[in-house]
Amino acid sequence: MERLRPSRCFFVVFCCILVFFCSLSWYNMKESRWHLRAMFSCDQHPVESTISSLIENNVRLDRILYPKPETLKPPRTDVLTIAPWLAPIIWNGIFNSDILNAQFHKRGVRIGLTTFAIKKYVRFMKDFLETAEKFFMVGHKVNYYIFTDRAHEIPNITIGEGRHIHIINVTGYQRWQDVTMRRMQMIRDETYSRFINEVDYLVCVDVDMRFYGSVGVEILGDVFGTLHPGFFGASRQQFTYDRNPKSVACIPVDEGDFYYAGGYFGGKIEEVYKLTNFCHSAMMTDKAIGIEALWHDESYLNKYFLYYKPTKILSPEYVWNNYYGSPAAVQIKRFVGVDKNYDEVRFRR
Ligand code: UD2
Repeated sequence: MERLRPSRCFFVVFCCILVFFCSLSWYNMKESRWHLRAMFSCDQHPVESTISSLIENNVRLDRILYPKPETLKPPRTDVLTIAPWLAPIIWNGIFNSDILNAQFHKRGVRIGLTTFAIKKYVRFMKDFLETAEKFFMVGHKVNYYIFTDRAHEIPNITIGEGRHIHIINVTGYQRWQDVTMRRMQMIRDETYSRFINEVDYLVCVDVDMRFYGSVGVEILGDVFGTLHPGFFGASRQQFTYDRNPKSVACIPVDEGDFYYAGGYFGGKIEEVYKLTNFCHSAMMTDKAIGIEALWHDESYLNKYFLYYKPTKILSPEYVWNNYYGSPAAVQIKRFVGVDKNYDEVRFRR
């Protein structure tokens, strides 16, 4: 066998050393890449990085301190606070306005309040607006939408910052029943031509009312109705639903959840569109065969809510009337009917 020459031997050793150093440096590079990747994925926690970027972008995350909710100590046990379809029923004591306001402020929510002041009902406007300025959605962006046939009689009220009054000119129907029922059509017609571009939620109420207590963002939800003050303790049989089987508004005695007030409903614009469109179409269907439901728009609203359940229900605190006295369950009367002479405001010129 031929013996390895010394020069060849040196070359083989040199190659082995070269291969060794090359693989060592490759391994180190790979390690450092792992480190690099690890630094980005773990060293800086993703939540912390989001928070620091939010702070850099001037988004404030203010701490809110409040008592912890107690799972075993519900704040109200004297009233129903949730419907069987899991819609909360809003009573005084079950919500914390600070938490809710913080949540809705972050979204910069815009709220529209619609009311109708047709013919003599324009007289209720001053009190309505002045008390709304004190109690309705204080600190939030509010648009008042006043449907009226007497724009020149709408009082000039000083309105807070971020709040605006919009007058919508309409013609008044002769019969008071038509005035109250046609509100559904008029609200519906403004939803897509106007409201959808200007506000996020609508609250639709009667005008012959005064605010006496805070009405805030706790009422807002996809679609809400309000328990009528005269029927929140009543049975199905006592509810004054329309019982005429020929009317679209008819609800048989073995159906129904609650009796909702015609003078207080609302929600997101698209939901208010669906509600008002249903009620107006149902009224027109009945009108075509000479029928008018017992309590006008209120009867059709109750039919709608039977089939399309509200996602939030307001207690009668939100639409009270003093002739129902002061039951213990109603701790605050937030929005109360003004005494009126029906005959005088509805009929006499
Ligand atoms: C109840 C309902 C109401 C409606 C009505 C149907 C409540 C608090 N009220 O109230 O919403 O369902 O029953 O019969 O749930 N209006 C005018 N000019 C008029 C007549 C009415 O602007 O000439 C407007 C005004 O905004 C008034 C609303 O329609 O607040 C309802 O009329 P109402 O207050 O006379 O009806 P009322 O008290 O029977």
